[in-house]
Amino acid sequence: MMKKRIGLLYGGKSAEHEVSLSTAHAVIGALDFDKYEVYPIFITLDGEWRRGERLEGPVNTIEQLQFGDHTATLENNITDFLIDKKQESTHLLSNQQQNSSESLTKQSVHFDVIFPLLHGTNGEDGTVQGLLEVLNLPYVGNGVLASSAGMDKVIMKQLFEIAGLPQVPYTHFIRSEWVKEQEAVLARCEQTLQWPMFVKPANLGSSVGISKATNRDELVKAIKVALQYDRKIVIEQGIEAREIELAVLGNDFPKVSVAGEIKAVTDFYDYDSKYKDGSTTLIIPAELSQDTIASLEDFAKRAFKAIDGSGLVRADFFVTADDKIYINEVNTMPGFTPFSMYPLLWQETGVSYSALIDCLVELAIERYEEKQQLHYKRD
Ligand code: G1L
Repeated sequence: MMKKRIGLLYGGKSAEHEVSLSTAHAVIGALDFDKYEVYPIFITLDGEWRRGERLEGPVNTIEQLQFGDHTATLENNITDFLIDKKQESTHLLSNQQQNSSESLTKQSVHFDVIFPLLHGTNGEDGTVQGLLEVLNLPYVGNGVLASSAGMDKVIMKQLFEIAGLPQVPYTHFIRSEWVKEQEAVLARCEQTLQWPMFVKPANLGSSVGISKATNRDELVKAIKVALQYDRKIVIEQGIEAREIELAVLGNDFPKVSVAGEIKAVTDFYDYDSKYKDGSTTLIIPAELSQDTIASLEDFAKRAFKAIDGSGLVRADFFVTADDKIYINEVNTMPGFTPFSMYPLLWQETGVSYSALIDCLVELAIERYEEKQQLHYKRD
């Protein structure tokens, strides 16, 4: 069987640059080099695209994935960079690079699939996916619509509402509403929601800019903080609940994993405790009744469909002491190292990290091939 050529896209002009690098390192470590030819594509913190040589096997360090200037660098012709199929690509290299360009020339391959391990610039998601769509390249994970819907908490909540999924009460507004009618916004929060409230920028993946408010003063402060990160703000009613997550995998007939629980040491987890301190514990499988698990599985699949998911999502829930379930959000680009919730949930369900990656690659190709069958004009 022919080896599949995988382009691993990682790094990026983003706050998650480092996370992306370690994820790429872990994915490379899990790829079966008898099945795949692996081509690293590194985007620097400055947004510069650099293609590395074909990897012969797993790399030892993350540093090896951060190519310096000696590798093929492409100033602004991203299209050539990704789809250059047969053409010699030496013209892309400077004179100094020409000498060592033989192996680089050989990499002017077309990819069977791109594995995007990064967000678009400035957290606007779906942008990387849009690029890959335009280039007509198969890629792993969610498409443009699901990626961008999954990045906007308000849009996501509205889609969940239409799908009839239970959610905590919330309200939302944009900066200009706040500027013009601050009092009306505050009154709306107080009338529709109970304290405590959680104030969140609509568009950020991680917990940056999120704070808890237990009174009007704190609410005003929290809104001002959130407005530094986004023009669109969501206010949610806080609830006393456990945080339960399920992994969804598939395209039209998605499968769900066992449930996992995140136990936070702090009150609610802020950016530091979630990403740096490691002051959260994962409990897999979570201790839940069969009825609750059945509902969670149903809700997770419906949430996946509500955003038109493909490949994967991690579905995050709140479960109260009296077993009421609320969907919190879905994450279309969940943490993806072997120690992250999403892969661990599949591990516990009987799907290894390597098998999971194989599966995602198959799903990407399946979706691409189905799309190729579509007619784009009348015949
Ligand atoms: F390609 C997948 F599988 F869809 C995929 C893509 C990206 C899974 C997980 C991620 N996650 C990330 O890229 C990140 C959390 C490392 C940075 Cl956004």
